[in-house]
Amino acid sequence: MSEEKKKVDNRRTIDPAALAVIDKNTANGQLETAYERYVKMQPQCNFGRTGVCCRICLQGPCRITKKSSKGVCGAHGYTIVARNLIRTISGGTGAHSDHSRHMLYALMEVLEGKAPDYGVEDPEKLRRVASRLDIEVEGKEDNELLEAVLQQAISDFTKITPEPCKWLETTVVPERMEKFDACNIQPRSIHTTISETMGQTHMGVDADPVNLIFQGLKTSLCDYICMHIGTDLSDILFGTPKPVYTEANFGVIDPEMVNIAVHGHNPLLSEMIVRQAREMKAEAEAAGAKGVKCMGICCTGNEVLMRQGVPVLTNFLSQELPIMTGAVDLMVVDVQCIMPGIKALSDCYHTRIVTTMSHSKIPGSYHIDFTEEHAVAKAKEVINLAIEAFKERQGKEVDIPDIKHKVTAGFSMEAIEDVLSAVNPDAPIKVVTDAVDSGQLRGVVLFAGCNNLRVPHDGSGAYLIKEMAKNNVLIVATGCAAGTAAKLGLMNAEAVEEYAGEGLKAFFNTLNEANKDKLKEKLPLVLHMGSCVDNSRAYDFTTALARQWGVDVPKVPFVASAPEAMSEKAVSIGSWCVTLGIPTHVGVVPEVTGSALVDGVALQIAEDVYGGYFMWEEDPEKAAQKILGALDERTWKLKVHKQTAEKYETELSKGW
Ligand code: SF4
Ligand code: MSK
Repeated sequence: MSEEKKKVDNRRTIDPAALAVIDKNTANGQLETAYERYVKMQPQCNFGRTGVCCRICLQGPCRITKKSSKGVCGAHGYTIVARNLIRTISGGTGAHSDHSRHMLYALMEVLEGKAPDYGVEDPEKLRRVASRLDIEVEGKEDNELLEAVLQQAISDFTKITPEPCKWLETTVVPERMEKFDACNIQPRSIHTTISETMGQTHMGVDADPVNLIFQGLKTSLCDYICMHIGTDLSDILFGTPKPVYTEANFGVIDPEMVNIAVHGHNPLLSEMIVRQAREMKAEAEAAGAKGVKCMGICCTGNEVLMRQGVPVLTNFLSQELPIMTGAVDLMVVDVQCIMPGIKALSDCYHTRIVTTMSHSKIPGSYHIDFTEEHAVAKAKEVINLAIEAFKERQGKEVDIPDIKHKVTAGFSMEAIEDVLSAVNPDAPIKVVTDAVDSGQLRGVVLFAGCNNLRVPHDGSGAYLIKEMAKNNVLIVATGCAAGTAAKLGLMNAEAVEEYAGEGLKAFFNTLNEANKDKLKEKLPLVLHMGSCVDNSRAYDFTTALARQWGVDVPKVPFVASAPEAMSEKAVSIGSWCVTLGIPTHVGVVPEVTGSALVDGVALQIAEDVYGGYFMWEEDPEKAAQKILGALDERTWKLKVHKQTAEKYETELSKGW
């Protein structure tokens, strides 16, 4: 057994509910989950881990070693690393575009009258989005506006002409657009750019690592565009999130209910299942249950959490474990971050696994082909299958760790502005900039992204959230990082009392006092902004801060952190964060360290060009210091630039 193999055990989580299931599993002879497979997988390949393995043509794989410093074709390590990196960004962008394109299909069907179960849930959001896109809204019906918004989205997805994409142009500060023009990374459209990237990285095309990286950044801007489209269209169809109150972790499973876990990313099906579950209480009662209970995993979970207040079951890494409680009757999945391992595990229990998308299947699972045309009927079909499974469960042992925490979620940008407007109705965001200017807040940090077994599950995320809170940082969170906060009791008002520094407490006290007639409960320590695609909301926060201060984003004390980045989507999100001017901490070193040049561009050169930069740091204590350092540097610079502008009665400097 190798040294590394000896060091790694399967207790790689700090979530007590997950640990309870893992430990029981170990004691009982071990069914296999990701925690065990990770141990078996050690040691992992160092060529892959550092990005110096090329499989782009059939002469490969070519690996860069001391003996052979180039691939068979003569490609240097820096070319190989850069090509691999930007193909990863392209993969992430492809996944997000898949999600948003599905929303476009649904909208088309709504407009053609072929999706009778959907409609415009939030006409105000539709009007706001249309106005932002320079579409005339006066005197227009919802469907007319929807058609115009849809056409604009299709254009941003597909056009081959060079004018800027509207979703980019209208959501970032003008200085960012100038920067993209100057660096020649203005994307023509989402599909065009993904296609360009795949072409540019074909064997024997671009060997220039810097040129490749710039194309990667252009691709990442498309990731941002399709995420923003996804968020906007979801809000129009299902409503813009407002504060909701619920619970999180395995303790939300109720053995007397028909338990359905919704998992994946896309709200189109899960919204219907949640709505329909409320309608099918009688059917569940007829089977001996108290009703139907839905709970969420990963970002489908985030979608139904923020709009419907559906409890959080768990986040990405522990997705298999709820099955081992014996009390999950059905897990219905759509796309992305679904471990194929759930199927083999479910075979040991009564749990049904149901796939729903024609391009996302798991062999041996149930497949109910979801169509917008028959959304309610399909949702009923899924729930009936869960009721059948519930009947089969009767008389069998269940073991649910009794661990759950209160959660307050649903902080879209609109919801945050609504809370702030109780203090300053004319300029809500000024409440935050004033708090930073006065030193009450040290800045804002976004915790985003996944879980990754290369670092202990939830460990860095929880540590960093507590550390930021102690240091008076306002915290927002999305995706599975939000799941960490929810599961571990950091997404409620009690956590403010326990972990926030004096400045952050005072900031929340002012808001709570001003909103005491509006909010059912006090504000939580971590403001939940939604799923992966909703990192677009977090960037809207940055843009709002930049506009309020009258500066470009690189002067804004806003940092992004992905303590447990895992997916290709996390790489593309991190890349647009940097391109859009945000210092970005990544808690798992990505596969670029095989080229000092590519690594250096990410860590240093990026800042010179875009103002944003990466910080790889796996040690959470060091990461906290780096994040706080990045915030402080920006606050200090902002102050110096403002003082200089006031003293000499000049414009604020555009540089950073
Ligand atoms: Fe090897 Fe070059 Fe082919 Fe890559 S493109 S596999 S480096 S020969
Ligand atoms: S689900 S992309 S593990 S956040 Fe969005 Fe979680 Fe990351 Fe998947």
